Amino acid sequence: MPLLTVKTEGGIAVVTLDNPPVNALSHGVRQGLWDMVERLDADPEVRAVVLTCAGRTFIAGADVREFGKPPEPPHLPDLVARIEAAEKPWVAAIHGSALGGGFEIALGCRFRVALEGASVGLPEVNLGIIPGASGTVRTPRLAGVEAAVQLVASGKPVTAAKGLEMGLLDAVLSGDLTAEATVFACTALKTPLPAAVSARPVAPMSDAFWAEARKVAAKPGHQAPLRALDCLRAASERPFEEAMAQERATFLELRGSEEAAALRHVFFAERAAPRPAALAGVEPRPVAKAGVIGGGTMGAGIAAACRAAGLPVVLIERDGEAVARGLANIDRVFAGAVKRGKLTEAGRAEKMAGVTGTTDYAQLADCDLVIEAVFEEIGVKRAVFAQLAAHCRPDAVLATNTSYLDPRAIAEELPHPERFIGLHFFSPAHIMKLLEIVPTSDTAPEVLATAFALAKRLGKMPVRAGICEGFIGNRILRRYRAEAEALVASGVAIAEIDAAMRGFGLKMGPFEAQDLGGLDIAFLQREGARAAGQEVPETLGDILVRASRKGQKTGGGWYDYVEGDRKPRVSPQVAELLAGRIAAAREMAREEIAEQLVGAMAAEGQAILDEGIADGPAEIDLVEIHGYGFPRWKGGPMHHAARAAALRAA
Ligand code: T1G
Repeated sequence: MPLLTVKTEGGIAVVTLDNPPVNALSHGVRQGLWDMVERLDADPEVRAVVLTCAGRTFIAGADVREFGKPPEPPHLPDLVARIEAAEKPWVAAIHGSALGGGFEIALGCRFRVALEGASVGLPEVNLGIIPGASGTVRTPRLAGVEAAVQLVASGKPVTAAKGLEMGLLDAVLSGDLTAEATVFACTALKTPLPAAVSARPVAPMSDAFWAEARKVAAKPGHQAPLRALDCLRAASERPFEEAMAQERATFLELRGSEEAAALRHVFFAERAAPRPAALAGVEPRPVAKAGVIGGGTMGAGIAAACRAAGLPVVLIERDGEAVARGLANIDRVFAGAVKRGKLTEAGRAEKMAGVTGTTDYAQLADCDLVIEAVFEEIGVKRAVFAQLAAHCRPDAVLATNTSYLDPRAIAEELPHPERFIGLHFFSPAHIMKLLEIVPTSDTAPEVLATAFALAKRLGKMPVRAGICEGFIGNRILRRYRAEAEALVASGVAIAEIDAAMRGFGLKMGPFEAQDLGGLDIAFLQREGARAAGQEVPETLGDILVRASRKGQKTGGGWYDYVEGDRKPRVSPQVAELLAGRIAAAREMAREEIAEQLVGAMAAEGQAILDEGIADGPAEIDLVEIHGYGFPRWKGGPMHHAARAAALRAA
C-alpha cells in the first residue's frame, strides 16, 4: 500500500494518508506529503485539497520511535510551512485524533474541519517536549493566546465541539467526513480565502496573565510545560520567524533531555503492559456481571469502578445495616462524580439501579467474576471463599483483593483453584489506575487474561505480580520507608527528607504520607508478624504508635497538627521520643536524600526482578507511577536508577 493516494473530482483532490496504526509522521510520510503539495500545485485540474487519513485516526503526531535518531529532511516545520504556502488551499479533515505534529499539519492547512467525536491536541509536554512544528507559534495566531496556553501547557486534547468553540476548528461535521469536507471545500472556494494562520495577528497578554499561567503549569522537575509557556509568550510578542527559531531550539534541546527519555519510556511501557507476551492468543472469559464482597471503602470503590464500566454489580455484606452502609459508600462515589460535573443526577440513579445490595450469597449464582474485599484477616477471607465455592458457578473467576496476605492461603480449600486470582486495587479504587494482578501457580491462563481484560475495561493499568509479602508496590514501599527511617536515625531531619521527595516530584514525602494514611496499619502488620514468631526489629514508627501518635487522625504522628489544619509542624515530642535512637543532627543535600531513597526503591525492585515477582523493570516503574505517585517525568525508580548509573559511568 502506498502511504499516500489521491483522487481528484470536480476540482477537489482528496489525499488519503495510510500509515498504520496511527498515521504517525515518519520520514516517508513527510516526504510523501511534501511531494504531494508540489504535485497538486502543478495540477491545473485541482482547485483545493482535502487531507484525510485511513484507519482509526487522523495523524497522531510525530513518530515517537524516530525520536532517538537524528532528524531527516523534510523537517516537519518546513512541511507545515510548505502546505501553508501551497497555491491550492488545503483542508484538514480530522477523525479520531489530530495530535502533536498531526495538529500542526492541520495548522498549516487553510481550513480545519473535524468529525463529531474527534479530538485535537498538542500533548507534547506529556512526552517532556514542546510542539516542534509551529504549535506554539501558529496556535495563538489561530485561536488566541489563552486557548493556546490551555492546549499546549496542559497537554490535554479537547473534543471537536470544544475545539470549534475555542477557534481551533472551522467546522464540526457529521456523516461521511470525506464527502462533507469536500462540500466544505467547494463552498469555501466561493469566497475570498482567509489569511494563512502564520500571517494572522496575535494580541499579547499581561505579565499577570503569564504569572498565573506559570503557577498553574509548574511541576517540580518537569520543565517542558514552563518552557512551552516561554515559547507561547515569545510567539505573542515577537515576529513569527523569531518565535519559530525559539520553538525549534527549545524543542531540540528538550528532545534530548532526561525528562523526555523518561516520558518516552513510560509511553511505551504503558502501551506494552496491558498486553503481556505470555497471554498472546489466550482468550479471556466473558464478564457480563460482577459480584463484590464487602462494602467498605475498598469494596465500594471496586464496585463503583465496575459499575462505571457498565457492569451490573451484586454487593454482598454480612447484615442489613452493612448492606445499607455499603450502598451509601458506592453512591457517595457517584455523588462525587456529579459534583465534579462528570455525571448527571440521572446517570447517578442509573448507576445505582445497577447495584444489588444483599446478604444472600445465592445472588452471585450468575456472576462471571466475584471480587472479595473484606477485612484483611485470613479466617474472615477463607469463610468468604467457602461461601463463594458453594454459590458461584465453577467457571466464575474468583478474586481476592488482599494487599498483604498470601493468596494461596486464602484459596487453600477452594475447589477449582484454576479460577482463583489476586486483584490488588489501590485506594480509592475508583480513581487509582494501578491494578496488581496476582496469579497463583494454579491460576488458568484464561483467568489471568480475564483479569487483564477487566483492567482494560475499568481503565486500569495492569501489572502482573508474583506472590511475596506486599507484592511489588507495598514491598518497595516498605523498603523506601525503612530507608527513610534509616536517614532519620543517622541524624537527617524528618522535614528535610519530606522536602527532598517533594522536590523530586512526589506530592508528599514518606513521613507526611504516613501521617495522612495512618501509622497504625503497618504497625499492626509488624505486630502480627512478631506475634507469629517472626523477628521484626522495632522501627521508629513503632515507638510513635506506642505513644499514640498514629498520624493526622490522632493530632500527631511524625509531625504535630493543630485542629482543622493539615499543615505538618516539627514535633518536639517526636524528637524526645526518638532521642535515644537518633544520631547527632547532620546536613544532607536534598538531591542526595532523594537519590538515596529512590536508589533503595530500585534496589528492592531489582530483588523483585531477580525473584521473578515482576516481568520487567518497566512494569515496576508503572506500579510506582500509577500506584504511589512517583513522578512520570522521572520514568519510575528503575528507569531513574538506570539513567543515573549510566550518567555516572559516562
Ligand atoms: N508514534 C509512534 N507510534 C505511536 C504513536 C506515535 N506518535 N502514537 C501511538 N503509537 C503506537 C502505539 O505505540 C501503539 O503501538 C499503537 O500506535 C496504538 O496506540 C513535532 C514533537 C493516537 C490517541 O503523543 O495518544 O508530534 O503497541 O494503543 O488507544 O510537535 O496512541 O500497537 O505497536 O495508544 O487507539 C505527539 C500519542 C507526538 C500521540 C490512539 N503525539 N498517541 O490511541 O492506540 S510528538 C502523541 C496517542 C509530536 C511534533 C511532535 C494514542 C492515540 P503498538 P494506542 P489508541
